Amino acid sequence: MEPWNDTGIYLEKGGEYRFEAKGQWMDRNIKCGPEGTNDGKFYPEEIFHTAGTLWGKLEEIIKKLTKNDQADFLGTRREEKIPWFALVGAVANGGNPKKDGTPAPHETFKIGKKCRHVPKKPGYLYAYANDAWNFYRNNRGSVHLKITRVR
Ligand SMILES: [Ca+2]
Repeated sequence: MEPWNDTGIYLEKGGEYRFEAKGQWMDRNIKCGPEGTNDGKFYPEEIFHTAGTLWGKLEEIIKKLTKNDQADFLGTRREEKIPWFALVGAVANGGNPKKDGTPAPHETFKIGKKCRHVPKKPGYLYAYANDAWNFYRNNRGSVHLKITRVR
């Protein structure tokens, strides 16, 4: 399981797409589906995630204080507003870096089990589990993503 999975699918601007994901994957020894681990069940291993979540809140505050969108602490999930290990879609449409050289963020959205999404700008779709950067080595399993253009 990679931090970026290239779907090879190009999403057009203004197109509406339906995403449906099935399967099971594991973060270390926490099993979950593409919806991630906010299912209300508690596993002892989630303590690590919970610690990461608190750390993530601090990260959000630092981002606000420093106005640095790229602040990413070790052990925090990549998308703070999306559950741990949920399937995330990223449209590679960030474009040119900002004037100070920081890369422009791509359009990311939660896919989970299913969603609909209209890209704001066109781009190739990448997908990944919402894990912490550098913590992909202990992941297993796979989910199958089906994408249908609705209009
Ligand atoms: Ca992991």
